[in-house]
Amino acid sequence: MQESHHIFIQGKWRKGEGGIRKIMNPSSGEVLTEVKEATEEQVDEAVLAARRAFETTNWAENIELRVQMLRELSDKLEESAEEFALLETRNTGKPIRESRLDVSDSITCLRYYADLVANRICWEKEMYDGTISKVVEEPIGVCGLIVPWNFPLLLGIWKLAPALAAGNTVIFKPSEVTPLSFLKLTELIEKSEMPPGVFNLVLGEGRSVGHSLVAHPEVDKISFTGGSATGRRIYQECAKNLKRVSLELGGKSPLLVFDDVDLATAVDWAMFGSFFNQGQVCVASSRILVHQSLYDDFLTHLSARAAQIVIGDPVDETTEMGPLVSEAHRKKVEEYIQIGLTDGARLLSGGQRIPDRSGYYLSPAIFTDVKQDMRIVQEEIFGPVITVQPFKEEIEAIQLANDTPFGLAAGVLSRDLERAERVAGRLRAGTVWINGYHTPHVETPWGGFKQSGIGRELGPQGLAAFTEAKHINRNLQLQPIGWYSNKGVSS
Ligand code: TXE
Repeated sequence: MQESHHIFIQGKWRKGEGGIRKIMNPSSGEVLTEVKEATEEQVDEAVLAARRAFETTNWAENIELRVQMLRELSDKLEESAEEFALLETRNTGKPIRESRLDVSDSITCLRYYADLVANRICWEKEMYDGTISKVVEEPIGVCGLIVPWNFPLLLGIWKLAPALAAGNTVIFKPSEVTPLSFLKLTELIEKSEMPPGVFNLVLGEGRSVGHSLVAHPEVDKISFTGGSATGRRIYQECAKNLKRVSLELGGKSPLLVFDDVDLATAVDWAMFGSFFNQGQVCVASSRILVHQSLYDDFLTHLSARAAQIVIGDPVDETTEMGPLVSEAHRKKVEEYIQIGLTDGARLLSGGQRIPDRSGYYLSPAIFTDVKQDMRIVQEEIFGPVITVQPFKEEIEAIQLANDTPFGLAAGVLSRDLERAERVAGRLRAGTVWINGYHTPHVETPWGGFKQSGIGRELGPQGLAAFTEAKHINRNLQLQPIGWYSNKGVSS
């Protein structure tokens, strides 16, 4: 990549002709670098390049080439894993240990989809009328992939790997706040044998560059991860020409702590579920529901553990919590803390800036004495802010857990596995972890019930989201079947 060339179209780096954006280091508030973003005309060029590649290259037909490209990309990513992890940490502020996990999960995801398409079996069967039916999965076409800033590389790969594996061509738009890891990944793609135009990268804001991509008539599918308000807007725009759309949106996920757990272990899971990546995770366990017999002890232990959390420079190996991603986002989270206080909730601990740090730090905030209809219980805050509520009966826990507009994930902590399974079955959420939290498994679907989104990523469902099913039916006889047979035009 040449200096100041940050747009990748038709296999070539181009100078962005839009505005200049400063890319920040959230742990210091300093500028890391500047990028030149795309114009709407450049989005159009990128879409047309993807369309041309889809229609004029053998990408859509050549599974072997796609498998090879995905495997090569995963190998190259592995070779520079530490470099990617460091870049991700510098740009997002997430602790380096977490960035390493993101990189290794990205490698796994690329390999998973390479293997999945390499071993895909075509469904073929003789039907009741003697004809043969074949069902094939074809690529949708040109796909716009739009990702947020909390897991810039990993969430990008969750879309890119299945989209390419299925034979689509893509235009990728990272968050304007965190473009660095995908700029670097594009350098790896540039050096590969991928046909020009299959992968294109545009940088820029959502309302200009993002919107142009979503509204473009030559884009067949949008796969989006981000906030619910943006997701709704994108859904409406896609409806105009019935564009295919997948939305992975917000959450307000509950963690249910039953009375038979080991207290220290339960507190550890709550800490991990709530404060991993500073709580900027769509599935973060932002509502902890605790059986009343444990409630007071749980709160004492939780606030003590939260006070000990190691907040610091995310590059430091011992750091457990880094800064929030941006000053604007920290302000939004602080506004929610104020809303909680104004609505009458009790801030048990945290929610403070860190005096001797210049980055966008905020200590983990724990709210108690909340009511179910409070905004801090109902709305996604997307930061290190949680509510803790007591419950008496299992049914009450389930009702509280399900009582938000979201349904992305949930956790159940209990030694009684029969109960845990029963409760998991009644939770309206796309993922339920029993005696665990957070781990995504590449083979299993990821996505939400209710207003947490439409469709699923990962697993075979993640591949299906980038394909159209086609049924081809063969009549071996070449004869008309049914009541038209033998009634043809007389010779
Ligand atoms: O997200 P946006 P923001 C939630 C979280 C957060 C809130 C807002 O609650 O506080 O969303 O965050 C692009 N057309 N999540 O403003 O706007 C944008 O450029 C096309 C949950 O950062 O959703 C970026 O690339 N694209 C979430 C991406 O969408 C548009 C992760 C996400 O931005 C666009 C992040 C438009 N009109 C935030 N507007 C999760 N589910 O993990 C914006 N974009």
